Amino acid sequence: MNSNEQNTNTIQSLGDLVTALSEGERTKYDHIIRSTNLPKSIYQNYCSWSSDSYTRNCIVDNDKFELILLCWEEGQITPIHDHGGEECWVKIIEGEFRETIYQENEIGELAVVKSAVANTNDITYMIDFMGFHSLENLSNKRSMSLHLYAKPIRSCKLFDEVSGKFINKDLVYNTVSEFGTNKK
Ligand code: CSS
Ligand code: FE2
Repeated sequence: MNSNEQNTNTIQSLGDLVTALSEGERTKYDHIIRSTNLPKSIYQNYCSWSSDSYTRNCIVDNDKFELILLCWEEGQITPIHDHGGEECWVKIIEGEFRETIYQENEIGELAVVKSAVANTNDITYMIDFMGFHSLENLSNKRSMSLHLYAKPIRSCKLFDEVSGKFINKDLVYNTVSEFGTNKK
């Protein structure tokens, strides 16, 4: 791709991204997220951090999609989880992550089917038929990832290491932007 094409194809502001997602069909979302290249400074408006867990910061949430910024301290990791039947794109904004994908075998045990490292600007995709995954911040610094879910994910299944079973978990935000949320 030459630089002219890149300019025409690239979504460079949050307003343009929200417009593209609001007006576009879901089938266009993969192209839209791959065409997005927002200045890093934008994310400074939405980030927050916690030593307890990675944080979920809502940028935009409506009936059609959810755009959230996850902020990770060094070493923070998600439980193994599904995506509540929705599509999930993750774009790494800053840092290095390991994504591990699992599937259940015939007797209900989880087996790793893929483990890969994702770096800044990489995009990963998940949907429930691919299995479950976990994400871990491998970087020795704070890191950020941008998540697009369509539709929004209100609850998901996550693997409880103590009981060795999946449990249903309602998902919450640590912060909500000026765009607000539809979440009850
Ligand atoms: N699904 C997790 C992040 S990894 S895609 C969450 O939304 O908290
Ligand atoms: Fe996930």
